[in-house]
Amino acid sequence: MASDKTSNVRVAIVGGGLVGALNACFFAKRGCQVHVYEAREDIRTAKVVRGRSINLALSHRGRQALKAVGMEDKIVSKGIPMNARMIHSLRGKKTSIPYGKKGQYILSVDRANLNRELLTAAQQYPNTTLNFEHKLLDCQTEKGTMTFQRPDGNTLETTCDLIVGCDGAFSSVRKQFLRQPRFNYSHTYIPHGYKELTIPPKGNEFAMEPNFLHIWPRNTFMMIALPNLDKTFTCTLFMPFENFEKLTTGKEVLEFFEQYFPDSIPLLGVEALQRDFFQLPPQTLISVKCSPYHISSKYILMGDAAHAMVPFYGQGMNAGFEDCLVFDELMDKFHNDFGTCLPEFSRLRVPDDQAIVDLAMYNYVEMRAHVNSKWFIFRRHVDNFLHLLFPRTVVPLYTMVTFTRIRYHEVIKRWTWQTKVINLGLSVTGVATAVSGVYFLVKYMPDKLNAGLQSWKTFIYHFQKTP
Ligand code: FAD
Ligand code: EGU
Repeated sequence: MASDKTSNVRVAIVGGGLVGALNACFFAKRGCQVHVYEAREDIRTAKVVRGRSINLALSHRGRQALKAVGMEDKIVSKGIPMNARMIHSLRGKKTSIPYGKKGQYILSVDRANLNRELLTAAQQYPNTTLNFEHKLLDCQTEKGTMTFQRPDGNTLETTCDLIVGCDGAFSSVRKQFLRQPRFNYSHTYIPHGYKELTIPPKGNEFAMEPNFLHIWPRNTFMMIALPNLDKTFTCTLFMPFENFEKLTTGKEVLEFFEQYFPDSIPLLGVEALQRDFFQLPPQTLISVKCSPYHISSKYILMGDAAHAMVPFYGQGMNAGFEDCLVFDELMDKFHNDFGTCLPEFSRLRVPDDQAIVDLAMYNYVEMRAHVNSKWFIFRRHVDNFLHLLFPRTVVPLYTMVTFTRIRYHEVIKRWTWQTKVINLGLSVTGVATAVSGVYFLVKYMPDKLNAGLQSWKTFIYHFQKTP
């Protein structure tokens, strides 16, 4: 029912991760009665915080969403700007390539801190309650009820006007969607896994240049490092599981690093490397696509629950945050009418989220196929050069993804179009060069042309003769 009054609208948010906590702020700000249910304990009081990826790259889309709930400055002040990538070659040569002009940088943010700040911000609204150690077991989509496992062993059955699934890549809310007729779903595990390692500070300082995204591109293997406020770096090594399986001893790990990432060994430290490498098994990477994102006017999926992606664009959280912002914009536009907002969200957002899922997978395929440090540097220079020549027509793909809010599906359209124009330009230039070359020969060096033609004839003659 369309209404500007929201104070008696009950919204359940399943999952108090990054997207769930941000969404709680959005719905609370709107005046709804917000109930967050999170399976794990409160990370603000938990002794051990375990989970994947310690830090993340925050860019424009994510920042715009944070700004809408008044959280941008707070998060940005605790982020470390990365103005450029630093490419590490096999020989240890370092090359920096800026992301763009001065204001175009991404931020390295601490996942746990971001999650804590968002939960605290949500909790500051009197109309929000946070329920930790409440794991969603089941929801009955016909009745609109949810069943939670509580810490005391009992279950809680409850209902709400809107149920927002922000429960991550292995979403329990999404499981119920699978029973709906005409619900599309697919997922893919890539052959690569990842492992996180830490570069400690050197003396009291960062062991490498802090304001960079450090990259060691080695085709099949790749390592990335992002800076942390405590002057450490978190390195993420991406490698096929079959290669991880071959490394069973500290000696083999050291030899592997000597072969592929020699400059990182003194930074990581031999002992720490050999120990930490075996702390955890390599983590999996999953890509998820589904549609639609809603059921009736009651259930909606956002974040990884709707579109988990491989991390090769640094966009998973950013896209999830943009989901919240887009939904909020729809709530304004349609006066809080869930009956209109939910289908409209699916209509708008499915093509965009699927586009970034595809782009991330595309970049994974490209990186592992032929991206070493030389190729990475070369490609970025070609992009930058073309952008300099045609600043309005040719905008690098990563720029549109990272520094604008151009809809992701538009980004793919523009990029396909640009690539066609560039290729056309190249072939026109090629033909023009060939034509002018022949013209030049005919006009000024007819004898050379004749000799050239003669040698071709001879070549073809011999070629045909050989059995
Ligand atoms: P999650 O963060 O997974 O949160 C889901 C929450 O739901 C969790 O707290 C979980 O405990 C809870 N939950 C799960 N099941 C239930 C249940 N049944 N009941 C109740 N609660 C439940 N993104 C970027 O933008 N930039 C990056 O640089 C970047 N780097 C990445 C690097 C790696 C190695 C990986 C793996 C991902 C990276 N991402 C990055 C992606 C980013 O981590 C995710 O997109 C983001 O965490 C999604 O947030 P979410 O809230 O949707 O899901
Ligand atoms: C992977 C893991 C460099 C954090 C993609 C760039 C990433 C991040 C790139 C991780 C790369 C790759 C881009 C950003 C970002 C680059 C990007 C990837 C952050 C095309 C914590 N990627 N990532 N592209 O351009 O647009 O620098 O774990 F190596 S930030 Cl794979 Cl901009």
